[in-house]
Amino acid sequence: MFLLAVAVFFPAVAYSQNPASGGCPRPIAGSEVIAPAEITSHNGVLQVALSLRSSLQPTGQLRYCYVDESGNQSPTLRVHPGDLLILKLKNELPNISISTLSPLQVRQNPCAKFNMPLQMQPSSTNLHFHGLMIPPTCHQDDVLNTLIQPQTASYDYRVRIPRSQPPGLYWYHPHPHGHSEEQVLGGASGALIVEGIERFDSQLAGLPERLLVIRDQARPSVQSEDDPKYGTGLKPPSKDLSVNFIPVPFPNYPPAIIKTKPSQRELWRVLNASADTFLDLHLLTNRKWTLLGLVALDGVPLNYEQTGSKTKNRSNRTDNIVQWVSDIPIPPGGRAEFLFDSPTEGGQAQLLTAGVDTVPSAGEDEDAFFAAPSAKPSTPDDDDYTPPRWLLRVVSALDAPGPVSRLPTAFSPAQKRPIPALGSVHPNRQRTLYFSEKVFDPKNPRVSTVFYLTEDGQQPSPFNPAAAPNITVRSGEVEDWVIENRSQEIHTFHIHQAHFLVLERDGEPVEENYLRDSVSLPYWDGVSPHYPSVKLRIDFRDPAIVGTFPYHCHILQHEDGGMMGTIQVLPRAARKTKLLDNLSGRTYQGEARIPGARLNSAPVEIARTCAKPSLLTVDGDGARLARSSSSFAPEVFAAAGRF
Ligand SMILES: [Cu+2]
Repeated sequence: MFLLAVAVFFPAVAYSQNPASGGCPRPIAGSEVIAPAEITSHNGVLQVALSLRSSLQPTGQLRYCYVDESGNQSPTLRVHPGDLLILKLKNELPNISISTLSPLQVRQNPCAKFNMPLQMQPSSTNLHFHGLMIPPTCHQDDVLNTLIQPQTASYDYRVRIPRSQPPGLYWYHPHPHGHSEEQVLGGASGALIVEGIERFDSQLAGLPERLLVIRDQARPSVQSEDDPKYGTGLKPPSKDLSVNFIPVPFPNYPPAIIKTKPSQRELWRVLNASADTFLDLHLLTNRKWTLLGLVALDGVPLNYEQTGSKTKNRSNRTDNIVQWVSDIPIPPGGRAEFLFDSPTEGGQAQLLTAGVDTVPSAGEDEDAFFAAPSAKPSTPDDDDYTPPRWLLRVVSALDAPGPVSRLPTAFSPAQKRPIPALGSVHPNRQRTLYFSEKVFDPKNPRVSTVFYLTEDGQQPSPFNPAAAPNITVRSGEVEDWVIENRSQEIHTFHIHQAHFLVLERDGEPVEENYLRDSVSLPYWDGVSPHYPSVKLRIDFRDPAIVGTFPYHCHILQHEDGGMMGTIQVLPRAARKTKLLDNLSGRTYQGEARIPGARLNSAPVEIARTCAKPSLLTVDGDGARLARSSSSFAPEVFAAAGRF
């Protein structure tokens, strides 16, 4: 491990650009951390209008930002399960076309079936609600066909947060294939919190909470790498990092500052909104390594899968969610929520990220790395070099400001999930997919590497928006996917619209009984007979998730470079409509009528069916069950005379 010298100073919050100027102003390095503005739902509805803007800095970086009507950048959206989110997105990016299409050929209908890759302009955009279990359809969470062109009318997203959405930290970001990296790297991202995490562990109730959005950003093109203040002695990172937009730049990595009350337990919600950069969070408290109390990953409480069996008696703390860990790796796109115990008065803590090996040549031995920086010219360029660096310095003081928000103290414990735990379900089938890369020009790997994510047995090809889905499953199914990394570079598997369990790593079972939406695979060393692998159990049982959506590497440079495929979830197989008259014992199939059946009371209580109420009608002559539609499979159990 490493230590960095840190100067003690508290610059006032200052912006490197006037917020009124209409660009994407950002705080200066070393500022005190400020929580993003929060927009909460009212009466079950959260309405927000965001504009996506960009501005070019004198240092050569292109910034992107979501700005709300009050001028806040990247507001945090706070919703409850069941809420309706209405987000109006205006694309205010400059209309720069790289294609030869005329303006008329660039489609104006954001939901049109997408057939022409050239229509994806650098200034096209869309939104992905990362981790939400919402349908992959236009105006909800479709990134394959939705393209909002610059300077067109606002586009409405209308999203119903599922009642079964696990409570925790999610996020929104653009996902236009080929241009996702640039927009996210520029800062286009924001957090979305689904309320209710305290329902999964009573010890979370009432805790102060702190949201930290870590982003990466292009390094200034004009900065000299032989800066006399050369901090760590390590070579420059491929990207700088920021904390709630406060940059922590090479070479000295001045940490962002948090002032907090002494000896206070807080819930920290950390989003790695980096386009390409991995985090591996460590905490030093008064110069000693300190454990972090992990409570949720990727928005899902760690005990979500076991919920119900341990929540009957809250007083005995058997609902303990917390896993105390020495570090928390977070891939690009991942989230971690953990307990942080602030130092005693006058004490300090430092949050830092350790170095992450992204390719074999950037091994643990930094000397060897510097001695032979291009030892493997045939492997991809290490353009994700990720050295260790500071992120935050926490100072405890009695006069520190109170938290922006606290978790509720009153809550109802989480209810048992109505479906079997994913780990207990027998999978319908197993597949193998693999990450691979091809370098077409070994002398210029950075611009000639094509990235693939392929089902074993298929021909590797980079993502093609016009191609048919690569994989087809049926709603209601569960699949085991073995993901292999056959490339000499780290990758992060992410699938939209679904969560998964990690069952095995490198063929060995792992005890990870929690759900994720992203998982990292280390690089292949080029010689081992077995590729690094994970075995995932992926859940396609959610009846709302029908349609086509992507799975991809969440290093967005790789995704833009082709490392993405699509999966189509077909509607549930139509089962025969069944109506059981449990007075006569007779079963009716298909369209049926039970003479004489009537209801004792209104409104109709159909507690034991999964039929749409409209399929079951009751009148003076009895009950009638309509034939089910192909996309819906009712199974109705009813008693004549007393449903
Ligand atoms: Cu990748």
